[in-house]
Amino acid sequence: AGHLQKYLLTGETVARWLPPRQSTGHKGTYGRVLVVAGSRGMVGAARLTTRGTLRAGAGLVTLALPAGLQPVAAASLDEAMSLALPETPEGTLAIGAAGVILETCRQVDVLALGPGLSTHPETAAMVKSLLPELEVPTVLDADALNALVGDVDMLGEAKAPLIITPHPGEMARLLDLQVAEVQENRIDLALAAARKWRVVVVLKGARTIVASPNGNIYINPTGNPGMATGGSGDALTGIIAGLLGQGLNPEQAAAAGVYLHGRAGDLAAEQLGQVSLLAGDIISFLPDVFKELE
Ligand code: NPW
Ligand code: AMP
Ligand code: MG
Repeated sequence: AGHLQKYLLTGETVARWLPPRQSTGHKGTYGRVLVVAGSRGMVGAARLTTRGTLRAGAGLVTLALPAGLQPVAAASLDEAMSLALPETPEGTLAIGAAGVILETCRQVDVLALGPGLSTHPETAAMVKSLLPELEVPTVLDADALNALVGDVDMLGEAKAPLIITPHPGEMARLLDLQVAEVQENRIDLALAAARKWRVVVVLKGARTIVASPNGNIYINPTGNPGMATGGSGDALTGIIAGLLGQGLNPEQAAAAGVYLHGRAGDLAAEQLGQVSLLAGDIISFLPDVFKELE
Protein backbone atom coordinates (compact mmCIF):
# COMPACT_ATOMS: atom_id res chain seq x y z
CA ALA A 1 0.00 0.00 0.00
CA GLY A 2 3.05 2.28 0.15
CA HIS A 3 4.07 4.88 2.71
CA LEU A 4 1.38 5.58 5.29
CA GLN A 5 1.76 7.90 8.25
CA LYS A 6 -0.90 8.87 10.80
CA TYR A 7 -0.71 12.08 12.83
CA LEU A 8 -2.87 13.56 15.58
CA LEU A 9 -3.01 17.29 14.82
CA THR A 10 -1.60 19.60 17.49
CA GLY A 11 -1.39 23.35 17.90
CA GLU A 12 2.41 23.17 17.73
CA THR A 13 2.31 21.48 14.31
CA VAL A 14 -0.19 23.97 12.94
CA ALA A 15 1.74 26.93 14.37
CA ARG A 16 4.86 25.78 12.48
CA TRP A 17 2.95 25.79 9.19
CA LEU A 18 1.49 29.29 9.58
CA PRO A 19 3.58 31.89 7.76
CA PRO A 20 4.68 34.83 9.91
CA ARG A 21 3.43 38.23 8.66
CA GLN A 22 6.43 39.88 6.94
CA SER A 23 7.18 43.50 7.86
CA THR A 24 7.08 44.41 4.17
CA GLY A 25 4.10 42.19 3.32
CA HIS A 26 1.25 43.64 1.27
CA LYS A 27 -2.18 42.28 0.45
CA GLY A 28 -0.84 40.45 -2.61
CA THR A 29 1.57 38.57 -0.33
CA TYR A 30 -1.26 36.88 1.55
CA GLY A 31 -3.23 35.65 -1.39
CA ARG A 32 -6.03 36.63 -3.71
CA VAL A 33 -8.97 34.29 -3.21
CA LEU A 34 -12.12 33.91 -5.32
CA VAL A 35 -15.14 32.45 -3.52
CA VAL A 36 -17.89 31.12 -5.79
CA ALA A 37 -20.86 30.31 -3.58
CA GLY A 38 -24.50 30.99 -2.89
CA SER A 39 -27.86 30.95 -4.66
CA ARG A 40 -31.33 32.34 -3.94
CA GLY A 41 -32.14 31.14 -0.41
CA MET A 42 -28.50 30.39 0.47
CA VAL A 43 -26.75 33.74 0.52
CA GLY A 44 -25.61 33.02 4.07
CA ALA A 45 -23.41 30.15 2.88
CA ALA A 46 -21.61 32.54 0.53
CA ARG A 47 -21.11 35.18 3.21
CA LEU A 48 -19.89 32.69 5.81
CA THR A 49 -17.38 31.21 3.37
CA THR A 50 -16.12 34.69 2.48
CA ARG A 51 -15.83 35.77 6.13
CA GLY A 52 -13.94 32.58 6.93
CA THR A 53 -11.46 33.36 4.14
CA LEU A 54 -10.97 36.92 5.36
CA ARG A 55 -10.51 35.94 9.03
CA ALA A 56 -8.04 33.22 8.07
CA GLY A 57 -5.78 35.98 6.77
CA ALA A 58 -6.22 36.12 3.00
CA GLY A 59 -5.04 39.37 1.45
CA LEU A 60 -7.81 40.05 -1.02
CA VAL A 61 -11.12 38.22 -1.31
CA THR A 62 -13.78 38.38 -4.03
CA LEU A 63 -17.19 36.75 -3.67
CA ALA A 64 -18.78 35.80 -6.99
CA LEU A 65 -22.46 34.85 -6.90
CA PRO A 66 -25.68 34.90 -8.94
CA ALA A 67 -26.23 38.47 -10.16
CA GLY A 68 -29.49 39.09 -8.31
CA LEU A 69 -27.83 38.35 -4.97
CA GLN A 70 -24.83 40.60 -5.41
CA PRO A 71 -26.37 43.74 -3.86
CA VAL A 72 -27.48 42.00 -0.69
CA ALA A 73 -24.21 40.09 -0.34
CA ALA A 74 -22.10 43.20 -0.89
CA ALA A 75 -24.17 45.19 1.62
CA SER A 76 -23.00 42.99 4.47
CA LEU A 77 -19.39 42.37 3.44
CA ASP A 78 -17.27 45.50 3.71
CA GLU A 79 -13.87 43.88 3.22
CA ALA A 80 -14.62 41.58 0.30
CA MET A 81 -15.21 42.59 -3.29
CA SER A 82 -18.10 41.03 -5.16
CA LEU A 83 -18.79 39.92 -8.69
CA ALA A 84 -22.18 39.31 -10.33
CA LEU A 85 -22.39 36.08 -12.34
CA PRO A 86 -24.94 34.95 -14.95
CA GLU A 87 -27.93 33.33 -13.23
CA THR A 88 -30.82 31.00 -13.98
CA PRO A 89 -34.42 32.14 -13.47
CA GLU A 90 -34.25 30.31 -10.15
CA GLY A 91 -31.38 32.48 -8.91
CA THR A 92 -28.60 29.92 -9.20
CA LEU A 93 -25.46 30.03 -11.35
CA ALA A 94 -26.15 29.65 -15.08
CA ILE A 95 -23.96 27.69 -17.49
CA GLY A 96 -22.47 30.99 -18.71
CA ALA A 97 -20.95 31.62 -15.29
CA ALA A 98 -18.12 29.18 -16.10
CA GLY A 99 -16.43 31.54 -18.58
CA VAL A 100 -16.52 34.49 -16.19
CA ILE A 101 -15.18 32.37 -13.34
CA LEU A 102 -12.29 31.08 -15.48
CA GLU A 103 -11.43 34.60 -16.63
CA THR A 104 -11.44 35.83 -13.03
CA CYS A 105 -9.34 32.85 -11.92
CA ARG A 106 -6.45 34.22 -13.97
CA GLN A 107 -6.17 37.04 -11.45
CA VAL A 108 -6.35 35.00 -8.25
CA ASP A 109 -4.24 32.45 -6.38
CA VAL A 110 -7.02 30.26 -4.98
CA LEU A 111 -10.63 29.30 -5.70
CA ALA A 112 -13.26 28.12 -3.18
CA LEU A 113 -16.26 26.59 -4.95
CA GLY A 114 -19.53 25.10 -3.81
CA PRO A 115 -21.23 26.27 -0.60
CA GLY A 116 -24.87 27.08 -1.19
CA LEU A 117 -24.75 26.72 -5.01
CA SER A 118 -27.83 24.44 -4.91
CA THR A 119 -28.33 21.24 -6.89
CA HIS A 120 -30.00 23.01 -9.84
CA PRO A 121 -29.12 20.87 -12.91
CA GLU A 122 -27.77 23.83 -14.91
CA THR A 123 -25.57 24.88 -12.00
CA ALA A 124 -24.29 21.33 -11.62
CA ALA A 125 -23.50 21.25 -15.35
CA MET A 126 -21.65 24.57 -14.97
CA VAL A 127 -19.51 23.08 -12.17
CA LYS A 128 -18.70 20.04 -14.32
CA SER A 129 -17.69 22.21 -17.27
CA LEU A 130 -15.41 24.27 -15.01
CA LEU A 131 -13.53 21.51 -13.25
CA PRO A 132 -11.26 20.29 -16.11
CA GLU A 133 -10.32 23.89 -16.97
CA LEU A 134 -9.21 25.01 -13.51
CA GLU A 135 -5.56 25.86 -12.96
CA VAL A 136 -5.51 27.41 -9.49
CA PRO A 137 -5.60 25.39 -6.24
CA THR A 138 -9.27 24.88 -5.45
CA VAL A 139 -11.37 23.88 -2.45
CA LEU A 140 -14.47 21.97 -3.55
CA ASP A 141 -17.31 21.71 -1.04
CA ALA A 142 -21.04 21.05 -0.75
CA ASP A 143 -22.87 21.47 -4.07
CA ALA A 144 -19.64 21.46 -6.08
CA LEU A 145 -19.28 17.89 -4.78
CA ASN A 146 -22.96 17.07 -5.25
CA ALA A 147 -22.54 18.12 -8.90
CA LEU A 148 -20.01 15.31 -9.39
CA VAL A 149 -22.19 12.50 -8.09
CA GLY A 150 -22.10 9.76 -10.72
CA ASP A 151 -19.07 11.36 -12.42
CA VAL A 152 -16.72 11.57 -9.49
CA ASP A 153 -13.74 10.16 -11.39
CA MET A 154 -13.59 13.59 -13.05
CA LEU A 155 -11.69 14.62 -9.94
CA GLY A 156 -8.76 12.49 -11.02
CA GLU A 157 -8.49 14.29 -14.35
CA ALA A 158 -8.35 17.83 -12.97
CA LYS A 159 -5.13 19.81 -13.58
CA ALA A 160 -5.49 22.01 -10.51
CA PRO A 161 -4.50 20.87 -7.02
CA LEU A 162 -7.78 20.05 -5.27
CA ILE A 163 -9.02 19.81 -1.70
CA ILE A 164 -12.46 18.25 -1.25
CA THR A 165 -14.36 18.77 2.02
CA PRO A 166 -17.32 16.36 2.14
CA HIS A 167 -19.41 15.77 5.27
CA PRO A 168 -20.35 12.10 5.73
CA GLY A 169 -23.58 12.58 3.73
CA GLU A 170 -21.72 14.10 0.78
CA MET A 171 -19.02 11.42 0.95
CA ALA A 172 -21.70 8.72 0.92
CA ARG A 173 -23.27 10.25 -2.21
CA LEU A 174 -19.90 10.51 -3.97
CA LEU A 175 -18.99 6.90 -3.22
CA ASP A 176 -22.54 5.55 -3.59
CA LEU A 177 -22.53 4.19 -0.04
CA GLN A 178 -24.77 4.56 3.01
CA VAL A 179 -23.74 7.19 5.58
CA ALA A 180 -23.24 4.39 8.14
CA GLU A 181 -20.81 2.63 5.79
CA VAL A 182 -18.80 5.84 5.48
CA GLN A 183 -18.73 6.31 9.25
CA GLU A 184 -17.55 2.75 9.86
CA ASN A 185 -14.55 3.21 7.56
CA ARG A 186 -13.63 6.89 7.76
CA ILE A 187 -9.86 6.60 7.58
CA ASP A 188 -9.71 3.91 4.90
CA LEU A 189 -12.26 5.62 2.64
CA ALA A 190 -10.66 9.06 2.95
CA LEU A 191 -7.25 7.62 2.15
CA ALA A 192 -8.48 5.50 -0.76
CA ALA A 193 -10.26 8.52 -2.27
CA ALA A 194 -7.19 10.75 -1.82
CA ARG A 195 -4.99 8.21 -3.57
CA LYS A 196 -7.44 7.37 -6.35
CA TRP A 197 -8.19 10.97 -7.35
CA ARG A 198 -4.87 12.52 -6.20
CA VAL A 199 -6.71 15.13 -4.11
CA VAL A 200 -6.58 16.07 -0.44
CA VAL A 201 -9.69 14.70 1.25
CA VAL A 202 -11.21 16.34 4.34
CA LEU A 203 -13.83 13.93 5.67
CA LYS A 204 -15.75 16.05 8.18
CA GLY A 205 -17.69 15.19 11.32
CA ALA A 206 -16.49 14.51 14.89
CA ARG A 207 -12.72 13.81 14.58
CA THR A 208 -12.38 15.05 11.01
CA ILE A 209 -9.90 13.08 8.90
CA VAL A 210 -7.54 14.74 6.42
CA ALA A 211 -5.97 12.33 3.92
CA SER A 212 -3.36 13.20 1.35
CA PRO A 213 -2.47 11.23 -1.82
CA ASN A 214 1.03 10.65 -0.43
CA GLY A 215 -0.42 8.57 2.43
CA ASN A 216 -0.33 11.17 5.20
CA ILE A 217 -3.40 11.05 7.44
CA TYR A 218 -4.25 13.68 10.05
CA ILE A 219 -6.87 13.22 12.75
CA ASN A 220 -8.31 16.40 14.24
CA PRO A 221 -8.89 16.47 18.00
CA THR A 222 -10.54 19.92 18.11
CA GLY A 223 -14.22 20.74 17.68
CA ASN A 224 -17.45 19.89 19.50
CA PRO A 225 -21.08 19.03 18.73
CA GLY A 226 -22.04 22.69 19.12
CA MET A 227 -20.56 22.99 15.62
CA ALA A 228 -23.31 20.78 14.23
CA THR A 229 -25.19 23.87 13.05
CA GLY A 230 -25.99 25.31 9.62
CA GLY A 231 -23.08 27.07 7.94
CA SER A 232 -20.32 25.51 10.02
CA GLY A 233 -18.85 23.70 7.01
CA ASP A 234 -19.17 26.77 4.80
CA ALA A 235 -16.93 28.64 7.26
CA LEU A 236 -14.37 25.81 7.10
CA THR A 237 -14.22 25.99 3.30
CA GLY A 238 -13.39 29.67 3.53
CA ILE A 239 -10.75 29.14 6.19
CA ILE A 240 -8.94 26.48 4.15
CA ALA A 241 -9.01 28.73 1.05
CA GLY A 242 -7.57 31.60 3.07
CA LEU A 243 -4.71 29.42 4.29
CA LEU A 244 -3.99 28.19 0.74
CA GLY A 245 -3.76 31.83 -0.30
CA GLN A 246 -1.03 32.37 2.27
CA GLY A 247 1.11 29.68 0.73
CA LEU A 248 0.40 26.61 2.83
CA ASN A 249 0.42 23.56 0.59
CA PRO A 250 -2.95 21.82 0.12
CA GLU A 251 -2.25 19.14 2.73
CA GLN A 252 -1.16 21.71 5.33
CA ALA A 253 -3.94 24.17 4.48
CA ALA A 254 -6.57 21.44 4.89
CA ALA A 255 -5.13 20.07 8.12
CA ALA A 256 -4.45 23.51 9.64
CA GLY A 257 -7.91 24.66 8.56
CA VAL A 258 -9.75 21.86 10.32
CA TYR A 259 -7.65 22.31 13.46
CA LEU A 260 -8.19 26.10 13.63
CA HIS A 261 -11.90 25.81 12.80
CA GLY A 262 -12.40 23.22 15.55
CA ARG A 263 -10.36 25.17 18.09
CA ALA A 264 -12.32 28.34 17.31
CA GLY A 265 -15.51 26.32 17.82
CA ASP A 266 -14.18 25.12 21.19
CA LEU A 267 -13.38 28.66 22.35
CA ALA A 268 -16.78 29.84 21.10
CA ALA A 269 -18.50 27.01 23.02
CA GLU A 270 -16.63 27.93 26.24
CA GLN A 271 -18.03 31.46 26.01
CA LEU A 272 -21.46 30.88 24.51
CA GLY A 273 -22.26 27.23 25.18
CA GLN A 274 -22.68 24.50 22.59
CA VAL A 275 -26.43 24.94 22.27
CA SER A 276 -26.37 28.57 21.14
CA LEU A 277 -23.18 28.37 19.07
CA LEU A 278 -23.61 29.70 15.50
CA ALA A 279 -21.36 29.23 12.49
CA GLY A 280 -20.58 32.95 12.53
CA ASP A 281 -19.32 32.57 16.11
CA ILE A 282 -16.70 30.08 14.92
CA ILE A 283 -15.35 32.75 12.59
CA SER A 284 -15.52 35.39 15.35
CA PHE A 285 -13.29 33.27 17.58
CA LEU A 286 -10.63 32.64 14.93
CA PRO A 287 -8.57 35.69 15.98
CA ASP A 288 -8.22 34.21 19.49
CA VAL A 289 -6.96 30.95 18.02
CA PHE A 290 -4.34 32.70 15.88
CA LYS A 291 -3.23 34.71 18.94
CA GLU A 292 -2.96 31.55 21.03
CA LEU A 293 -0.70 29.94 18.40
CA GLU A 294 1.60 32.96 18.02
P1 NPW B 1 -29.01 12.76 8.44
O1 NPW B 1 -29.98 12.21 7.49
O2 NPW B 1 -29.31 14.18 8.86
O3 NPW B 1 -28.66 11.87 9.59
P2 NPW B 1 -27.02 17.77 2.68
P3 NPW B 1 -26.50 20.37 3.81
C1 NPW B 1 -25.85 13.74 6.34
C2 NPW B 1 -25.87 24.88 2.15
N1 NPW B 1 -26.02 25.52 3.45
N2 NPW B 1 -22.69 12.66 10.29
C3 NPW B 1 -27.24 13.89 6.88
O4 NPW B 1 -27.59 12.80 7.59
C4 NPW B 1 -24.65 23.99 1.93
O5 NPW B 1 -23.47 24.73 1.63
C5 NPW B 1 -26.44 26.81 3.44
C6 NPW B 1 -23.61 11.89 9.67
C7 NPW B 1 -28.05 14.10 5.62
O6 NPW B 1 -28.30 12.83 5.00
C8 NPW B 1 -25.13 23.17 0.75
O7 NPW B 1 -24.99 23.94 -0.41
C9 NPW B 1 -26.63 27.55 4.58
N3 NPW B 1 -24.36 12.32 8.64
C10 NPW B 1 -26.62 23.00 1.02
O8 NPW B 1 -26.95 23.97 1.99
C11 NPW B 1 -26.54 26.91 5.94
C12 NPW B 1 -24.21 13.57 8.23
O9 NPW B 1 -25.82 14.51 5.15
C13 NPW B 1 -27.15 14.86 4.74
C14 NPW B 1 -23.30 14.43 8.85
C15 NPW B 1 -26.99 21.62 1.53
O10 NPW B 1 -26.07 21.20 2.54
C16 NPW B 1 -26.65 25.40 5.82
C17 NPW B 1 -27.38 16.35 4.87
O11 NPW B 1 -26.52 16.99 4.01
C18 NPW B 1 -25.84 24.79 4.69
O12 NPW B 1 -24.44 24.81 4.99
C19 NPW B 1 -22.51 13.93 9.93
N4 NPW B 1 -21.60 14.70 10.57
N5 NPW B 1 -23.36 15.63 8.24
C20 NPW B 1 -26.93 29.01 4.49
N6 NPW B 1 -27.05 29.72 5.63
O13 NPW B 1 -27.05 29.54 3.39
C21 NPW B 1 -24.28 15.49 7.29
N7 NPW B 1 -24.81 14.26 7.26
O14 NPW B 1 -28.24 17.15 2.16
O15 NPW B 1 -25.84 17.80 1.79
O16 NPW B 1 -27.42 19.20 3.24
O17 NPW B 1 -25.26 19.86 4.41
O18 NPW B 1 -27.37 21.21 4.66
P1 AMP C 1 -21.23 20.96 7.25
O1 AMP C 1 -22.06 19.74 7.53
O2 AMP C 1 -20.68 21.01 5.88
O3 AMP C 1 -21.89 22.24 7.67
O4 AMP C 1 -19.94 20.83 8.17
C1 AMP C 1 -20.08 20.75 9.58
C2 AMP C 1 -18.78 21.15 10.25
O5 AMP C 1 -18.96 21.06 11.66
C3 AMP C 1 -17.63 20.24 9.91
O6 AMP C 1 -16.41 20.93 9.96
C4 AMP C 1 -17.72 19.20 11.03
O7 AMP C 1 -16.50 18.54 11.28
C5 AMP C 1 -18.13 20.05 12.21
N1 AMP C 1 -18.88 19.25 13.16
C6 AMP C 1 -20.16 18.83 13.03
N2 AMP C 1 -20.50 18.05 14.06
C7 AMP C 1 -19.41 17.94 14.86
C8 AMP C 1 -19.12 17.24 16.08
N3 AMP C 1 -20.05 16.49 16.69
N4 AMP C 1 -17.87 17.35 16.60
C9 AMP C 1 -16.95 18.10 15.99
N5 AMP C 1 -17.16 18.78 14.84
C10 AMP C 1 -18.36 18.71 14.28
MG1 MG D 1 -21.53 21.85 4.19
